[in-house]
Amino acid sequence: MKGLPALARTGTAGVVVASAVALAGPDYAKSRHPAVRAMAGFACHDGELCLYQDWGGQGFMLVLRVGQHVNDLATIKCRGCRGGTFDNQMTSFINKTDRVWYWYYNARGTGSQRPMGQTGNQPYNISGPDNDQASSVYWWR
Ligand SMILES: [Ca+2]
Repeated sequence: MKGLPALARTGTAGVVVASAVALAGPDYAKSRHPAVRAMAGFACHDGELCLYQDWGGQGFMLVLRVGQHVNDLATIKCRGCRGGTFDNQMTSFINKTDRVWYWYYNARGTGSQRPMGQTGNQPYNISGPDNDQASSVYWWR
């Protein structure tokens, strides 16, 4: 994959952005926080890109919307993730935005990139060598 322009990497909404929460406790379904609600079962809402720690939309969840990005997933704290951050953790995602997103092996949009197309409600599972490799995330068209 080539051609992701710098604009998409740097964006204009430079402030991240990401809604990240440690998911715990039994009352998640009542939460006003979309990332917490997701624990109720794949509740990644329209307009959201949801990144998950584990297979099948499980584990820690990070929610992004178009205009947001994460230059370095190591800045996203994740209790229960190896190393304590969401860096090199993503194993599945749901993309319910109208864009294709890209994740990168390294921070700040460097290294190999992988697309994340729209998925509908079902999580896409990342298998093989790409599992647990994402270090930055950006939207594209
Ligand atoms: Ca993982």
